Amino acid sequence: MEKQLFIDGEMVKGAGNLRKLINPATEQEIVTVYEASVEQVELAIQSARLAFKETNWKNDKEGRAVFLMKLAGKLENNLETMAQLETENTGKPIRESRLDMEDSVSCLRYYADLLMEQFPEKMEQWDGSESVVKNVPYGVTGLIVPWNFPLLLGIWKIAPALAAGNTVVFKPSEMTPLSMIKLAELISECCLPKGVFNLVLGDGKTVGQTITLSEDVHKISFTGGTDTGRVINEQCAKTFKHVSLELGGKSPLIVFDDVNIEQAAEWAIFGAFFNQGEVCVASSRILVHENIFAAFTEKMAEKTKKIKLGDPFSEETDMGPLISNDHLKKVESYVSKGLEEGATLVTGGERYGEQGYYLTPVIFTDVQPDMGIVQEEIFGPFCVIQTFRSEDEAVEIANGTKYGLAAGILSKDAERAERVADQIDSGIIWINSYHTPFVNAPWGGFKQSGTGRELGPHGLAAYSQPKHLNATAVVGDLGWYRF
Ligand code: TXE
Repeated sequence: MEKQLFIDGEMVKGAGNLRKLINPATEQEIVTVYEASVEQVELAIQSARLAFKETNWKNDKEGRAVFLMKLAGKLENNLETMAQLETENTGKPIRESRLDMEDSVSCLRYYADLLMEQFPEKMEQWDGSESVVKNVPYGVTGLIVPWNFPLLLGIWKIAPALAAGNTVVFKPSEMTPLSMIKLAELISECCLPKGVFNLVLGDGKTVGQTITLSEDVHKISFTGGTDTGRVINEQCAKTFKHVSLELGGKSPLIVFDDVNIEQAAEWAIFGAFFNQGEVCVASSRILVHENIFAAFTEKMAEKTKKIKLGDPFSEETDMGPLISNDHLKKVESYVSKGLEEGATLVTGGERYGEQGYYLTPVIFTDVQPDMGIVQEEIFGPFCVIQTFRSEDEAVEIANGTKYGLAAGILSKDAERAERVADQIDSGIIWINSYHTPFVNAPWGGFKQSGTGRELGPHGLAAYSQPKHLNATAVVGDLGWYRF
């Protein structure tokens, strides 16, 4: 399978860099990827520009909804193949890859339905004229995603961008393009006007920057690290592109002393370690009321030691390897850093198995608010447990980083939970649960966790801009003006 790019309606072979993809569980090569040359990226952008200008895509609301439904059906029919590709490429447990695929199907269907409910807003004005506000697409959108949820995060952007009538140039992470290549093959069977969707593969510096710097791309939606988001934001400012950024986090899970400790420890483990902790909203800081700190920590450590690492294709596996050797070393370096900073390593931080980039899940206690392991996004199976004595202190600690993506609150007292939630600076807060993205509700961050929102009606609005038409009835031959 050498034809891995999708440009101008065709699967084509990349003329750029050659990259060997590695299975992170076995460290064996999976396949060689032929990435796009800069010329091919420019071709993709021009194809998307012409498709926006010259086809009826932007006006054909029904056609767009039919396409999204068709793609959802194809994805559903290929769910197991797609899940297996995702697991081979990322190392995430197969059960979790299947969930990603199911969520992707739902997202496509959701935006197909939502699109059909959109109508221009009409207003009678004080001077007797009528205003109509239409939400119109931007044109060419550049969509760039990371490696932790390669297909799902892609669909979170592709579905609303296309629903709104834009055309797309999509770039997955250079480490995890496999599921997106398969999606492009499915799209190629859907009779989409050529140029409406383009897939280019490659790294950020060549392929990514060609998209973010292009004058013919009008909107960028990016998910990834905060440092990369900053660079992209600066690049986009040069041509005043509209930008949505879903960036890093250091999300707190606040555990009050009225909880069932057993259940709270389960939520904390799920929050911190789901998908190897390689999740933007991972609850990497667990804030526990001092009355239950000892019992909670003991319970969480006991359960953490039972997390089953291993073959991600096994149905029994809870946690797979990290995405790459470099990333494993980065996460490991934070174990050393935590120890140097004087924190206590309760469990984890060891390599696991003969092969694969596995790390046993890490819990630190005795941390100070200014420590690197408390402030920086580590993006692996790594969490710190902190204590608090009062609601106010919990809120202060929760808000004490530059991030503001997500938070969780565990308490039987619903009023208190909502009171605390109201004071936390983050875009998503789960009370007595964690992690679930709801396709119809916004997802995104405060502070340095990003700008803009994905999912729900906000996610659709991110891909269109309002256009105000004000019309006055013609009176006589010349019309009637107030100026
Ligand atoms: O992500 P990047 P990386 C965090 C996490 C991780 C760190 C680095 O802490 O350790 O970021 O991971 C493309 N113009 N997150 O390097 O750099 C790149 O090719 C255009 C958190 O993998 O953010 C890839 O497709 N594109 C995060 C995508 O950006 C550029 C998820 C993401 O890469 C570019 C992943 C450029 N100049 C990592 N530079 C989350 N919070 O969800 C890079 N890219």
